[in-house]
Amino acid sequence: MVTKAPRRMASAVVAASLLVLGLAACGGTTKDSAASAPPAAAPASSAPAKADPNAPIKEGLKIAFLPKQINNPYETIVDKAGIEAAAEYKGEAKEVGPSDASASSQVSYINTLTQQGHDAILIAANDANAVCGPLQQARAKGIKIVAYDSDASKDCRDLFINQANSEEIGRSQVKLLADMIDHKGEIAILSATANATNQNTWIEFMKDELTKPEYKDMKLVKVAYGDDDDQKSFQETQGLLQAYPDLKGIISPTTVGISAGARYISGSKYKGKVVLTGLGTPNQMRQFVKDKTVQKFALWNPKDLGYLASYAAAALASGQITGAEGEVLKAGKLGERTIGKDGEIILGPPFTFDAANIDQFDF
Ligand code: RAM
Repeated sequence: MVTKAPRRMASAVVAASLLVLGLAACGGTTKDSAASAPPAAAPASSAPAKADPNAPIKEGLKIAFLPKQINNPYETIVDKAGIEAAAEYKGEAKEVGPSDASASSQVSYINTLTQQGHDAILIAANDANAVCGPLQQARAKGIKIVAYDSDASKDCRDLFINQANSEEIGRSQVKLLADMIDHKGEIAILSATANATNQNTWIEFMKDELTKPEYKDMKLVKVAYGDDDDQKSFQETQGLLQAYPDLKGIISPTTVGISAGARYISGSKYKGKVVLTGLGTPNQMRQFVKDKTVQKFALWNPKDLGYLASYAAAALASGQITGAEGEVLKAGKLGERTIGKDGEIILGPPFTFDAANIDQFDF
């Protein structure tokens, strides 16, 4: 989907995601978020069993963002927007987190935030299960848990704020690359960490998309992991290109991976020969689009993701919503979103950036 202006992008995103959620809300069972927590999880005073859509957002809510890693520019944009949103509803928000995105790196942070008595913890999970025990302990103290960007196991959180429909992200990444390589040749994926829930979900949909007849002449030869570390992602790109001399394209569905990969390719003999696409931020990718290393890549608005997640945490902590399917989240300037199956709220469809539109975006 390509629109001409950022403002139009925002309204298209809202309209499309409302459509997606409208369809998703038609079936399935009702999620009872309290049911998965230990018995001590629901002190009557802090965890109302029923949502009160008219409850005001409580003032002074203490909210913490726990990203995959603090030195990932994408996560910084998301969390900063979420912290700014908290100022709108008179909450106190902060960001804390590890400097690497390994599976267990977030555990000690969850424990500390729990001890500090936050009202809600927002987490971009590095591993769906490694964070589960500590998150359950937080919930047992009445703390609301919102996963965003990368989901935790659904039994350990109240909501997952998904940037876009996971299936749509995965399939559209393959289509984007296929169109640029005439549906032919060897391809590779440069991912983030091997445990990241979001990356792995998207890669499963990419693999499934590749089984369709229109991709019969494309072959996925390798999934490499740059661990969302800039230098490792740079080296993994180099390694892929050396190991597979016939490689025609790389999908890197991580902002860290695609920008490091583009930096490598832009200074190599592969520039103009190997197509790189994936998920990137316009500000990190601009120079590589301008120097023609990259033609097209995709993303959503990370600021909107942080904003939406922040409002979701506040609404949960204020009893406006409980996380059950069909409830409606009032998300400030983004309007309303309906909670879908398994406590998922979707921001909107991914957007494709290219040389013609990239200068309209600043994030
Ligand atoms: C990286 C991270 C993040 C992902 C984005 C697209 O910053 O891996 O989890 O959502 O890329």
